[in-house]
Formats: sequence, structure tokens, C-alpha cells
Amino acid sequence: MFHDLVVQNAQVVTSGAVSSCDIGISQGQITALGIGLTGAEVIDARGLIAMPGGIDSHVHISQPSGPGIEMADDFASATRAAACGGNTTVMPFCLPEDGKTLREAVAAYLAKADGKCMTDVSFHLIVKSADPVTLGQDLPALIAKGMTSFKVFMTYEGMRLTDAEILQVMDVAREQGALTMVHAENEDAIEFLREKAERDGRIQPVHHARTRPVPVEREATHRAAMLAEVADVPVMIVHVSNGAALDEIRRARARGVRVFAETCPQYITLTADDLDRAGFEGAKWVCSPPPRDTDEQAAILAGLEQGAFDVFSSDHCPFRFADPAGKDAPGARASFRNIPNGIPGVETRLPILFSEGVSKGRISLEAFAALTATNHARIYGLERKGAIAVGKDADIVLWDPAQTRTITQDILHHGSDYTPWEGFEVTGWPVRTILRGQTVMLGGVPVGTAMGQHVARAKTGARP
Ligand code: DUC
Ligand code: ZN
Ligand code: ZN
Repeated sequence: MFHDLVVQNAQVVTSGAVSSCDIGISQGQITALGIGLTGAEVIDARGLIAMPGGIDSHVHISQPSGPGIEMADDFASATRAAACGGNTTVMPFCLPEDGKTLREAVAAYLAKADGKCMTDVSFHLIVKSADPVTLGQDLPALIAKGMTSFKVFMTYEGMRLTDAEILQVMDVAREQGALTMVHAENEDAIEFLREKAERDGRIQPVHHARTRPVPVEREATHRAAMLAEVADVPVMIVHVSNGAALDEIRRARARGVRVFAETCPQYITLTADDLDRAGFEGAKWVCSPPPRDTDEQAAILAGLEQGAFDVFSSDHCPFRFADPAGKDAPGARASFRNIPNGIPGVETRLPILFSEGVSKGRISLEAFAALTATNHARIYGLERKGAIAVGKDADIVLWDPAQTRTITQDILHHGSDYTPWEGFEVTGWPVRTILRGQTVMLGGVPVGTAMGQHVARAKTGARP
């Protein structure tokens, strides 16, 4: 068979194996794996590693973030950065603005993304109200359209649901074949600590981290797993930041609860000390849960090595630093409470895990593929994505495992005006990203058209 495109001589990685072979691609799909394949176009990938294109199943793009606050990325800039960081699919969240239904919000997001994306896109939903229209009409209709996962919050006034409401949402997930994702932090405990801190004049960015300590995440993680046990559904605990929360997940799994776990680059590379930089600088690292300390980093790395995590995502949630519509929001210098939560990271997620995980000998290439692509596809129902296998979309990223780079703002493509990893050195860098057979990044430069599409997903809720 003569293919449209052949990637020759790469070391090809899937979640199950590594082998030296060619990849044959026709009409945007992988049509053969073998030796000596021929095609109209040939990419010589000798010395490179071919991985499934990264799937980042936790990103925030153009999400409403409060009056006067704007995210630093729209769909064009976020997916350009994603493609340059080796990703071929991103999964942003769809959050309804006050007074809008979830279905109206989805229609608005689809319109914002349409024709702008350099990667494929597939939306999760955010359920911030357990009202009858959301539970009885919007969720079933949107799940039927392939948006088969939704996030609920245990923190943030105006977003958080009570335990009773989370159970109701989980029940819909159970009935309809969707997966519930939980942001696990105890809001009442945070507010107790936050009020005390403010009363004492502890208002600097570092107090964001000090008022969201490990126990508030540990307790909420335990509660989320218990609610999933009661509702008899699988659950995804997103952005796990510390060993105690991971232990709660392990304990729940040991008693048979189906708990998936996600962690992110910030929890293996950053600490709360980053929020303690001089003046207002620490606001650059304000995200929730906050980065912890080096012991917790070690616990998360050990979890990655031991296979305790299913997915490694960025939680890309970008704000500009020097901007009153971003980190320097009105009131942000008067209290950490008013600093928008989130950091950019969609472009740096894969190099950080490659470097900290693969290059440092902590995880195998196969585990890297599973953590960055294959498991995201399996858990969230992206049936054509996440593996280099015949019949899958030809979503591939070529890595130079020997290339060392220093991450700096000026090599990145996101809309933020800083990176939390300024000066961070990595070994291993993505050099070409291929989306459905078309190159969208070459040598660090975005190329081609905005060919990204919205991808409907299969029903979810599989056992971990
Ligand atoms: N939770 C997220 O998942 N992302 C950014 C902020 C937050 O609290
Ligand atoms: Zn969250
Ligand atoms: Zn997030």
C-alpha cells in the first residue's frame, strides 16, 4: 500500500510497547505499522521518538473568571501553544456564566473555538448548580452529544456544590454514562483560615498557599471518594498535589472504590516558596491546590513511578501578570483572596514530565505515553485518539530525547506574559507535532492551518 505519509525509522512508543518501525498514514489515520513502508511524503525520524500526540485533559480557555478578569488565552493562542508543546488534543472546561444554562454556554464555547484551533478540542462541562434544568435536561442532552465528563467543585463560593448536590450530579453520571471530576478542597476550612489571615494582616500571595494546607485537600479527597462510593460511580480526583491526598485515594481504591487520579507539573517542580517571592511577584504561582514542599513533590513523583496516577495534565489556567484583568486584579495586592487562581502550562507539561520522568529514569517511555495520552483517551472516551495503532487518528509527536532546553517566556506561544518555569532546564523536547496526518508544529514553530475540530466522545465511567 502506498501511503499519503510515512514516518520512517522512529522509535515508536505506545502505552504497551516500544519498537523501531515506520508509521504509514493515509487520510489522517494510521493505516500501517511496519518496515519499509512507502508513501507520497516521507519524514525521516531517525534518532527521534514517536509518541501518541499529547492529550491534555485539563485546560481552561476563555473561561469566565469574574468581573473584569480575562484569561490570557483564547482558543487560537491556547491551541497554538498546545501544539508547540507536543499536544494534538486539549480538553477545556465549559463554564456557564451566571444566568446562562449549560447548553447555552456550550453553544457559545463551540462558536468561540470554531475555526480557531491548531489541535483538536473536546469539552468537559462544569456543573455549578444542581437545578432541575441542569440535571434533568442539559446534562443528558450534552452527554448524548459526546460531552461525557463534568467537573464539580467543593470550593469557591458560587461554584461549590454541597455533598447532597454532588451525589445528585454523580447519580446523573451513573444513569447517563458520564464521569464526574472533583476539585477537592474544603471551602469552609479555607475560609476559616483566610479570614484569620486577613484579620492578622497576612495578605501577601504566599498566604494563598498557607490558607489552603494539605488537610483541606486530604479531607475533601476522602469525602469525594466516599461520595463516589455511596453513589456507586467512578470519580476522577483532579490536580492531586500531595501524598496525604494520594493516600486517601489509595485507601479508597483498596476498598473497591473506582477512583482515577490526576496530577500536574506544578506539584513535582514548584513549591509554596515560589509564592513567597518579594513584593507581588508570588502571584505568578497562585493556583489551587497550591504547590507544596519538596517532601510532597517526592510523594507525587513516587506516585507517578508506582503507577498511582492515571493522568498527568497541565491545569493550564493562564492569566497575565502585569495586567489588572489578570493577576494584578483590583484588590489583589490588598489580599491574596482576590488574585485570580491559575497558571499557564499547556506548552510545558510534556517537556517537564519527559525530563523529570523519562530522562531522569523515573518512568518508562510507555508510562509517559499512558500518562500523557493513552489514559486520557481511554478514561474520557476519545476512541480514535491516544495511541499509535492502526485505525487511530494520526496524532503523533516526534521527540528529540537528547535536546536540552531552558524554558523561558520568549520561546513559548501562550497568551500569558510569563511562565512559572522561567529558567527551568529540561532534557527532551518535542520537535514535530502531527495532527491527523498534518504537521502543525515543526522545530518549535506553529505551521499549517487551524484545522482543529471538536471531538465528540463515547460514554465514560469505565473501571480504572
Ligand atoms: N481549579 C482548576 O482546576 N483550575 C484552576 C483553578 C482551580 O481552582
Ligand atoms: Zn480545580
Ligand atoms: Zn483546572
